[in-house]
Amino acid sequence: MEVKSIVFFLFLSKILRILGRDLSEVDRNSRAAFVQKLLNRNRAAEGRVKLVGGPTRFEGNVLIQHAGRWGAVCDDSWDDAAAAVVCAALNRTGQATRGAQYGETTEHYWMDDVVCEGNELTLSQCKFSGWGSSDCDPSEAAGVICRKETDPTEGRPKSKELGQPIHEVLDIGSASLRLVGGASANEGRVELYHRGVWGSVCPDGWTLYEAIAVCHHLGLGFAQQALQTDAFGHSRIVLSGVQCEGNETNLFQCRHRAYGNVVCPGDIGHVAAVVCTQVLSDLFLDVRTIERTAHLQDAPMYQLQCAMEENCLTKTAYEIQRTNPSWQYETRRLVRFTASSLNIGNEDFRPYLPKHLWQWHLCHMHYHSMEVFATFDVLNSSGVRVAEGHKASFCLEDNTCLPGVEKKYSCKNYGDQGISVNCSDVYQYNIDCQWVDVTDVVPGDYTFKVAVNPHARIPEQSFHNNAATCRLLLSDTYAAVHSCVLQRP
Ligand SMILES: *[C@@H]1O[C@H](CO)[C@@H](O)[C@H](O)[C@H]1NC(C)=O
Ligand SMILES: *[C@@H]1O[C@H](CO)[C@@H](O)[C@H](O)[C@H]1NC(C)=O
Ligand SMILES: *[C@@H]1O[C@H](CO)[C@@H](O)[C@H](O)[C@H]1NC(C)=O
Ligand SMILES: *[C@@H]1O[C@H](CO)[C@@H](O)[C@H](O)[C@H]1NC(C)=O
Ligand SMILES: [Ca+2]
Repeated sequence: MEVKSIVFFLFLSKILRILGRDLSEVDRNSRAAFVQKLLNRNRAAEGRVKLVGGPTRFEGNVLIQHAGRWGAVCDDSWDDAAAAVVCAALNRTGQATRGAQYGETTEHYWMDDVVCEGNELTLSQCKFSGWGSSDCDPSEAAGVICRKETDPTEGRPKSKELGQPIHEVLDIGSASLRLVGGASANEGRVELYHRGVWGSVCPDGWTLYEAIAVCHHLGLGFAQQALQTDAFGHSRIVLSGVQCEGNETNLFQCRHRAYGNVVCPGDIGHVAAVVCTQVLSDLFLDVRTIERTAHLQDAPMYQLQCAMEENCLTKTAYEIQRTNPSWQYETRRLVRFTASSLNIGNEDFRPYLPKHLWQWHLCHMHYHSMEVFATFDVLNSSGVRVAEGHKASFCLEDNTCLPGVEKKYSCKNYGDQGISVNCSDVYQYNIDCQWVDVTDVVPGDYTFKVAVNPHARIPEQSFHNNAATCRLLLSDTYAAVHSCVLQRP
């Protein structure tokens, strides 16, 4: 009996031990499965889109999920082809809305300059500026109206918290930088070395400005691309929230959010990468011409109908058009000026969009190859925009060239667009849309800003010669623009 019970006891304890081990293993396995499930869910949710602020779930501002977080989409370049991609997921046809039609967004922008062909399966397959690479205002949210095909009636980031310059947390004497995983020495993921470890950089918000600092730092010339990718492999990430001005000679001069054991917003295996080059275009905005040509003009609205179609007037003009039967005889007050940019680089400046995606603009009878080529703004002394930021899309061509240089690009006849080295693209003050609508601005002293390639969508050697910040003196009868300085957009 005793022996039996001892045997039974041993047997039982063995079973319990086995069970116990099994149980803890089950526990560990299920925990791993749970974490895997979470990660998978994160991955599955990547790129998901929802519509918010609209009356139904088929209409609203577009939010897209990336790295486990919802973010908005900016309306620059946003059109019906993009709306088609969003709405196709709901088996509907789409129409694009712009200007935060369903309310200003409270989310940061994940996407900007989205250009779709219309047949992409998801929005993130479209061309865009890179996750989190946007400087749009909350009022620029993109939206869609998704309709049943049968029923046409149905209806950088500015907020980035700035940290310290990287060199304040790294002992730069012992830190260094390299590119890894590229096919040549000019490209790869960005890695920095500190205290015996090489690590990568978070991809979000990684733009040409940061890439420029890397290429300068490594003596590799200029930045042709800033990539958020896993194409060059990845490694442990040690740096997040890098933000550069684009004139640094050393990446460690840039600001950052965190160094060390950092968590990027999400885990999809992408890291920051660059492609550097020795040949690149460089637009140089001519500030003297702006000062020399700026003047006031009152124009009757019947002369501005094409301009209205291209959104070259402020909101109140469209209200007048809706509510006033004789709106054609109302006038708008415009500050007109000539803008001219010379390509001082060593390569042609080519448009953001491939030719088959150019948009035909009937009114002005030319193709737009770049939705936002220039921005014009009037700010009051508190830095508030008082004349709606005007985004100008143009066709790019060689208007005048330095002696001995032949013109190559022309907008005529679906010609190739671009700006050759040592040629200027000139927008004369007397062409349509080459103005700021100041009808609603009271006389006074203002800041006047003009920028070309303002969102740095096309790589350039430098962006510190792309924007003019000037003083604008506006009286009842005249306007003067003076004291321009060249800056970064
Ligand atoms: C869209 O239509 C397809 C085929 O008709 C169907 O399989 C799918 O479930 C529909 N999707 C939605 C979101 O309604
Ligand atoms: C870089 O440009 C910024 C303005 O964008 C300026 O404040 C800063 O002094 C410049 N830095 C260098 C190193 O030139
Ligand atoms: C600038 O414009 C904003 C918004 O209209 C206004 O609140 C602010 O007082 C203005 N600042 C100045 C100095 O006029
Ligand atoms: C452009 O002009 C500069 C200065 O005049 C000159 O040094 C350079 O060789 C020119 N480049 C081309 C491609 O014409
Ligand atoms: Ca430039």
